Amino acid sequence: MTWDQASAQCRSLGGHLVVVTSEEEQTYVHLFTSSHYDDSMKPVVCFWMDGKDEESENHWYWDWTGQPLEYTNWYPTEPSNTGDKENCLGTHKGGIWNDYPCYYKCHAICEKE
Ligand SMILES: [Ca+2]
Ligand SMILES: [Ca+2]
Repeated sequence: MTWDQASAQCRSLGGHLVVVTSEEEQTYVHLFTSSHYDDSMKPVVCFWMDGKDEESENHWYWDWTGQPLEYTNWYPTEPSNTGDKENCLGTHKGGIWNDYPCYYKCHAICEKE
C-alpha cells in the first residue's frame, strides 16, 4: 500500500497510522515489525508510520496530530530524502526509521486510542 492508502485504511478502521512519541512505543514498533514475515518467511521490509515532511522538506510532523516529531529513531543515514522525493515515514530493518517515497509499497501499522 502507498502511504495514502495505508493511512486511509487505518482511518476507516477508526484509528490512524502509528504515532511514536516515546521509547516505549518504539519498542512496540520494533516487536511488531520483527514478528511479521512475508510469504517466504523473510521479515516484512517496511511498515508505514504516521509521519510526513511533505509540506516543507525535513520538517517532519505526525499527520494525525499535526505535531512535529520530537522523539525519533532514524537509521544513521536517514532521513536521506533520496531523489528529493522521500516524504513519508516508514520502518527499516528492526523497526528503525527511514523516509520513503510516499508511493512506495509498505504495510501499515495502525493505532487506535
Ligand atoms: Ca523529505
Ligand atoms: Ca530514505
